[in-house]
Amino acid sequence: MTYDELHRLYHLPFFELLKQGRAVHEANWPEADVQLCTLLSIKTGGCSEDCSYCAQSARYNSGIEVERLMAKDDIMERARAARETGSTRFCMGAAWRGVRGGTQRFEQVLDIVRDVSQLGMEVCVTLGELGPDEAVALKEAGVTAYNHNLDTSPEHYPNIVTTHTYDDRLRTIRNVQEAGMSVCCGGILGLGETIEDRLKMLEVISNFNPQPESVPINSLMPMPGTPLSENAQVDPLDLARMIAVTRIAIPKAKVRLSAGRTRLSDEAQALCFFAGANSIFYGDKLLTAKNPAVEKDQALLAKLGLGTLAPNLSLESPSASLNRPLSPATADEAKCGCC
Ligand code: SAM
Ligand code: DTB
Ligand code: SF4
Repeated sequence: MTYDELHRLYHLPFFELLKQGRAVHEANWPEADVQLCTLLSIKTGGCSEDCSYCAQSARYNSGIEVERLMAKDDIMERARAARETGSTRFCMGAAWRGVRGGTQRFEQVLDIVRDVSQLGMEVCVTLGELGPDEAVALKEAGVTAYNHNLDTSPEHYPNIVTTHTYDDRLRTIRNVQEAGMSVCCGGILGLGETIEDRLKMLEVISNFNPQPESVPINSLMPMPGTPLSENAQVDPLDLARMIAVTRIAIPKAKVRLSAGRTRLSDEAQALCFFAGANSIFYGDKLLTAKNPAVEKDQALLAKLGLGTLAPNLSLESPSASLNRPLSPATADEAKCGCC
């Protein structure tokens, strides 16, 4: 969708926008089920990057404990527990700038993925920058989806992160698509951006070819010690608008109501589900930040009469290209400075 189309939709009267989002949702997701995804931080903190929202950057004193890559047995235990509570997608995150083939830690990650993928859940990983070979290796090991967010508009991105570029992020997403994994790509609201920035981000994401399989919409969790620790909370009505526009622009995606649900009332979350959200992170913790308790989410879904989505293990992305070209100056080989 073009920026102008997104802008027109976003600024409709609230109920008209919600009505349109709902209609697209019902046409594409007639069962109205919600996908439950559990996150696990398999390598926490000490990251070289300066993402100004993130508690895991080594540049800020956020107070989180830096941890090495978790042992496979411990990860398997957490993955089995996630499956038992009803999750159909297990997403492992690592505080790395990226990964490089041939390193011991990448081999360890592949080994972990091979085992987790035997559990019958969708397997998502988010490890930062990937080259084409790393993307193929992850796909072959059993990854179904790769999470790599654009976070905000191309214009606002340099105000938030300076250690890598928007084009670096786009290049990784293209490598993921070409390896045949599905793309999970979204952003964060509350980074000091304008509504226009939010819609420009959505313009980029909705023009991926193919469109992403899932789109997480995070609200900033202000983390102590980070430059954005004092940012104001996102207005839940703006969040619901953004969800509705995302649903209309990317009809077949799972639109994930992601970080920030601890600060949303049941009513605000219900509005977001009505507007088109059909997935949540499920489990008491995100990566380092809090998430609602499992029992609380189960009670909310029951109150709303919402069922849960089964896993789709055949997720893949047909031959693909990003419609937004990389800028020529940075379109050379991906450089990973972390390993
Ligand atoms: N290092 C990898 C990367 O940057 O892609 C993977 C981990 S990173 C923590 C995954 C995503 O979490 C980020 O892209 C961002 O969208 C989200 N995130 C991180 N900190 C957040 C915060 N404080 N509030 C909301 N979302 C956050
Ligand atoms: C996404 O878009 N949100 C998740 C997941 N993908 C990896 C991460 C949210 C992190 C929130 C802050 C934290 O837990 O440190
Ligand atoms: Fe956090 Fe990922 Fe940025 Fe590292 S690259 S600081 S883990 S968001």
